[in-house]
Amino acid sequence: MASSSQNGKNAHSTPAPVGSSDVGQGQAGEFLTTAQGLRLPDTDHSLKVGERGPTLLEDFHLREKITHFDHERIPERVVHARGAAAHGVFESYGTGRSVTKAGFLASKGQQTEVFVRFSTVLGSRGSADTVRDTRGFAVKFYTGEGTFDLVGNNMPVFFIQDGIKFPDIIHAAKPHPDREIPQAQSAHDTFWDFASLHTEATHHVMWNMSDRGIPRSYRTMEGFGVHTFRLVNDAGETSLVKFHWKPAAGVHSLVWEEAQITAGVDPDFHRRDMADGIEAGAFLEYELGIQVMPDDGSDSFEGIDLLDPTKLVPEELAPVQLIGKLTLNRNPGNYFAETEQVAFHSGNLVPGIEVTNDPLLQARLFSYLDTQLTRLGGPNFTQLPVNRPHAAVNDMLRDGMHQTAVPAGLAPYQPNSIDDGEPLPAPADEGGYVQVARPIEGTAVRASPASFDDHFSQPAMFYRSLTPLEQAHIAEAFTFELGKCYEQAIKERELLVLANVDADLCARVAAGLGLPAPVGSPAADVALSPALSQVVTEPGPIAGRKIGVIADAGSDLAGIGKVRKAAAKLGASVLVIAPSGGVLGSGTHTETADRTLLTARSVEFDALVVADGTAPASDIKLTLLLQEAFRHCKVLAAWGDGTAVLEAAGITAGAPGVVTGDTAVKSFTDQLAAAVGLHRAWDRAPEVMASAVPPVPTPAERRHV
Ligand code: HDE
Repeated sequence: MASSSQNGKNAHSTPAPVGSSDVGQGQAGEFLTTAQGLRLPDTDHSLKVGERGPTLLEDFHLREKITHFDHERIPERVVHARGAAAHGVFESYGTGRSVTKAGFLASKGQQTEVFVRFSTVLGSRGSADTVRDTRGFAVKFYTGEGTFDLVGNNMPVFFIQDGIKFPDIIHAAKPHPDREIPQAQSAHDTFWDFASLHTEATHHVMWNMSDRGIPRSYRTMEGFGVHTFRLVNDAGETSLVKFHWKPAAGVHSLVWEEAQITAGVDPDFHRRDMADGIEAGAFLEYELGIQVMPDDGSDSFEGIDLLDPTKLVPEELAPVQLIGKLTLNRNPGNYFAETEQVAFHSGNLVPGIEVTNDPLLQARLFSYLDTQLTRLGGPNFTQLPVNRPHAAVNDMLRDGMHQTAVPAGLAPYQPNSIDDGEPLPAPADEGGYVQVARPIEGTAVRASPASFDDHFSQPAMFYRSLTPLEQAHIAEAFTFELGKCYEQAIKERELLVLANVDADLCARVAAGLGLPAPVGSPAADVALSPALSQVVTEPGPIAGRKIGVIADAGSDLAGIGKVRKAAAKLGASVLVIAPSGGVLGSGTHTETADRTLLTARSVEFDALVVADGTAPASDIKLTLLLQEAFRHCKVLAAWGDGTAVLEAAGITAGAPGVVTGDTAVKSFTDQLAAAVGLHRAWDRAPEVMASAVPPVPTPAERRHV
């Protein structure tokens, strides 16, 4: 399948962003012109004195072309610079009505256009998608009452409890200032220096070191609003709420080695996956959910301080109630105009959704508008098509850089009589945003409440709620990252932190680093939250998954057609991998090679299937392809004598996650789909994933801690 960037067709065929019709301005008419609309006969030669020059300064086309090019870039985002986005629609279930009067959530079936940008946090714009990092999950709802932005992450907690620490954590996590290395990762001294000294980061660090830090795709990520918000219903009653996005495709991740290889083989892995999926009609889907807690004045729930963004509320204590569905169904037409210029702001709110005193959220309310002024070159960025509200706008903001509106009227001030007193202030019953009255009193202090002091019990809850496999991944990730640090003192200090989370985790990382495990005081009894684990035991959907079929001219090509048909029904796609490019077979059944053994790498596929009749090649690349997928616990399959190809690579038919059948009939493709729906054959993990850390202790041994 050709991607849009390869065939370039989007420039003319895609509708304008957010429904406006003027985005293609400058691309009207069939002839090449200057920016002033002057038709040009030649854009390949500058105007010179004779063929051998010199060049004349009067060449206005040369000067305009080069000058514009010189200014093509805008400052990249200071964080979340690398991202990819999609348009879509949000449909309300109407179930949120009891807690919020927000129009886009209140009525069942109400549809709202959205623009969603996913991102990594640390890397520059050109960095790789699959690095270990938190992912941004920013949603812009173009509601009829004004734009609402839910600017969240794929993890429910954050590194810091107060926004004033944001520059510190980011300076520590970005590449070292002297040589600007390493790019897009936290496996370096300054990050762990900060993390080991600043223990409120521990919970978020645990999430980053877990499989959540290396998602399989955007479609398999959860999203979280992180902060507690205050919702207000029609009756003026308030609740405290945490927002969740639940992916229809389930929550799934890469394995670490795969993520590292992918960063080199296909740095665009996540953005390609999303764009290809949307183009193929396998849209990304998530349900919006809320955890609702009483707004009783305590700002806490079951002993959890709801203003502390390093704490989550376990779903077992406050179930996630689903209130609507998000579908991402349209790729942007132009990366720069939309994905790069979109401006999110956690202060873009609508009636019925308010903020709380979370000191991290409070600082964000300042930061987003501020950063856009530099990034987008002035105060009029809301006029850019992707940022333009769908609600009627009648502000009294005037002039400024890049003003593209032509405001009417003489009186952009209030009160006025000249424009009949308009625009009129809107009271609440006309949709005006009137904050719920909340008493505020106190003494100005630079201090946190004592309830912010517990930095370890929720990290312990997170670690102990996961399966042994997920725990092993966390231990490995810590061992990897600390193993990349040069300063011994930093490693030792982080082990002290881990000793206060969980003695077993600490012991394993210490063993991997070859250091003694310090003794801490980890919480003895934390209630577990099984909802935090992402390992599934029942097959989930496989929409958007990629299945590679290994074939050659002698393969059962009709069988490949059957596998493709079965996969397509479930929204998955099949790519044929052949020894060389071109068409396989002739007559009724032909297949075109999508990949060759030279261009294919296992990381691109969720499963590899060998077609009947395929000759076992003595090509090391084929062996690597199969063994690598096997090592990453992916599904391997073969029908007919395709099993011989697996066996030649040392993969036996009886191994976990290896599906075989005589022919490519339904029972075979059903088994294949079910195996892919389990995401990985984790039973294989102990055998194939060499671990730098000691074996996982039994639950009894863990309880002993
Ligand atoms: Fe952001 N953050 N942030 N952040 N953030 C930005 O805004 C900031 C925080 C998040 O796809 C910036 O337009 C401060 C938490 C996402 O365009 C900037 C603090 C969460 C995105 C900024 C935080 C986020 C950003 C950079 C601490 C999860 C990408 C460019 C008070 C709930 C949005 C920009 C996109 C982007 C500041 C903390 C999520 C500089 C000061 C917590 C998803 O304004």
